[in-house]
Amino acid sequence: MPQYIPSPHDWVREQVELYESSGGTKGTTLRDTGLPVVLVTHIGNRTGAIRKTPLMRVKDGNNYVLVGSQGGAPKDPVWVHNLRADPQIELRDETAVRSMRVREVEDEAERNRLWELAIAAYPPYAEYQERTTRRIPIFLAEPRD
Ligand code: F42
Repeated sequence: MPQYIPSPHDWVREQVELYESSGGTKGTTLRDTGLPVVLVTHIGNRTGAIRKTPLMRVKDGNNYVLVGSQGGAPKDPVWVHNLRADPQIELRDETAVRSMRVREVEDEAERNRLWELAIAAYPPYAEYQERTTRRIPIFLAEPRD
């Protein structure tokens, strides 16, 4: 069983702990926005360790859209590299936990459609894209079972 290495950011690590220890009944929204968050468990591409990353919940039917915005920072978040290297994840949406597989969305039309869903779920994503010259990566997570 690989080791779990928590996020170095206190607020992220604490949200992961509360979300999981409550069985998905607490800590499930982004701070004071009240908007829902999912928890993505994945594997570090260098350490091989378990990593847990909260992301905004963007649904597309039974699938989830994962947006590598990191507040419009100049570089992709590290978890993006982890998902590219190993697309198997576990996704917790409140009390429901599913094994899923992600794929990065490259097709322009599909990306545009999913980007609209992302902005509808969390409007600041649009501002984050304007803040950076990188194209914010988008993954689609689909159920494995
Ligand atoms: N981030 C987003 O990008 N999008 C969102 O929608 C989003 C929503 C959100 C909601 C709630 C919340 O609490 C946080 C939210 N975040 C969102 C922030 C998100 O959870 C991440 O903290 C953020 O995206 C930064 O991700 P990161 O993977 O860059 O994390 C950094 C801080 C981190 O943990 N770095 C580790 C470190 O030690 O510096 C490394 C983690 C790692 O995976 N290491 C790899 C390994 O092998 O283990 C090495 C990989 C490599 O290539 O170097």
